[in-house]
Amino acid sequence: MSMFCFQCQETAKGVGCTIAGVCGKKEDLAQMQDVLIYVLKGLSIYAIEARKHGKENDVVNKFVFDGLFMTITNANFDKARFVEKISEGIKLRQDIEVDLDKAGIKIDKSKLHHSALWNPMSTKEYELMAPSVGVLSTNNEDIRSLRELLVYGIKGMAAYAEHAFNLGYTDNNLFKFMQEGLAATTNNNLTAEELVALVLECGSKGVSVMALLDKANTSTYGNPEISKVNIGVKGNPGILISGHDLKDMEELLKQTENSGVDIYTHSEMLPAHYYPAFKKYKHFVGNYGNAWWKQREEFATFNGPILFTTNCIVPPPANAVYKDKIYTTGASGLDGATHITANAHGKKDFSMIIEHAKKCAPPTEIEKGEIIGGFAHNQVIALADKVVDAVKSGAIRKFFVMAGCDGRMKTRDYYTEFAEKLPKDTVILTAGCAKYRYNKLQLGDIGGIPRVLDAGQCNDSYSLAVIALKLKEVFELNDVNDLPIAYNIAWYEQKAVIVLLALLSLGVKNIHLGPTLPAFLSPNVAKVLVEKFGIAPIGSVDEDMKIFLN
Ligand code: SF4
Ligand code: SF3
Repeated sequence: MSMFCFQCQETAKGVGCTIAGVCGKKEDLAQMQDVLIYVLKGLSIYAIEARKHGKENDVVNKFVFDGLFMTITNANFDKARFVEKISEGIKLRQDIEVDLDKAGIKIDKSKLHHSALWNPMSTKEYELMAPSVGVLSTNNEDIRSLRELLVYGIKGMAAYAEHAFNLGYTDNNLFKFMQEGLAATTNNNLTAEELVALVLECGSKGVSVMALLDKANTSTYGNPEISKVNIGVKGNPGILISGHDLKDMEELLKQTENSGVDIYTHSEMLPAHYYPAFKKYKHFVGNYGNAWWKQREEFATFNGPILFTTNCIVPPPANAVYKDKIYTTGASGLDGATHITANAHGKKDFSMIIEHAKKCAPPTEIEKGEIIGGFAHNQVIALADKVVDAVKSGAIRKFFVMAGCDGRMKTRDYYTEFAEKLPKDTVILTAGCAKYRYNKLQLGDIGGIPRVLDAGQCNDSYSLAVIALKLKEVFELNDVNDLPIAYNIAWYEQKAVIVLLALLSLGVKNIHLGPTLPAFLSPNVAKVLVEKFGIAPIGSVDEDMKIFLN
């Protein structure tokens, strides 16, 4: 077997990608990602040692979350960047060792895991190391399952930590947990119970990291507010910005002001339109297209350049007309695309993309109209009286949290059908790119409250939890599960894993998860989740509807 990866929902045959990734990840890239994770584990072991002696290392903290983010599904397809990152990680670990040594602190190396001791002489050794450090290097399937579940949760945390960091918000406790979690996956003495406890702790850290990012986003750009977003096009050339990073969004808007180039959002960047700070830009004209997986067709008709700030990238086919129009930044990357890095002051220069856009035709219109969103916690709580009255009067029977990710699988039609078949006295609460399965349906409103309330990006699932907790308080309930809220969540990549673990840590039970359960859950681990939290797979729309409405 040349590679093994089962971290996302689309993994081959629902078991694992072994020849190449369904996502487009090739064997050699998969190997470098495995080696990078291994190096991050070794680096974390040293960072933990240094912390014991009062040495918090900001460079290492950033390096670890950035490295983790690079390995998220569809984030980075540039093998050279991984090779560089592995070398840098080993060097950082060696630097800590020298630093501790200088301070007279000796580490007992006989007790260290190999990941903290590995000193390759050349990059050639990275490839040789790969087969022995991947997912399958843990033989016991339950321990493997728990280790991977923990790593994927931490990857999700890393993504959100990076966005918060980019806006100047950090929390060393979160970095400490991420590193301790990574190190824990190298400890053969940990029992399954201890690993389960770490997975659950990861969930509560997930709540903290989403709260931190929420604070970063809303303090910097204001609270999202009800907004109508144009899905048609204007006559100027445009730049399409995708991914999740709002700092990049802001920079691009600033640098394109008065340039004659319009800015359009794609996929998970749509919620940028809900923030007051971005509304003031007249050239911020709309959202183009749908969820990430439709990008091959949509990028071709967009005509202008595309900036990826994070996942989800679909590697373009060799003959794609937009192939030379892709730019990446941050943790994202694509072999052959131009990568834009920040200068020493953290500034990014997007002038190359802007000049490129000026030479391109305006986008071709693929749809017309508007979609409505901006129902993050502050906005919904401002409408609380109206919402509570509607629940009390019976006008709203139930809320359905349908947050998460979208993806290519045909079975995801379930979510469109489910939204269509929901009774008219129910409201969908959504966040993440899952919304594209139903956010353009005409589902109407209940007394002025739209039947699809979009809180924002996947991390704004935090908003949905805040709303649920607020309703629990208003209705004076002891248990969040007594609210008229059902959870029918779609997942794809590792940010959905941290969102799920976060909801579990808040006590939410009976979440239905689809379109398939994660391949990385062993039967025993899945059993724990079912017994402890009532997690269930999706069934048919009609059967599930009955279960949810009873
Ligand atoms: Fe396969 Fe998903 Fe891993 Fe890509 S990220 S290799 S599709 S399991
Ligand atoms: Fe979507 Fe990739 Fe997960 Fe942020 S953009 S939700 S899949």
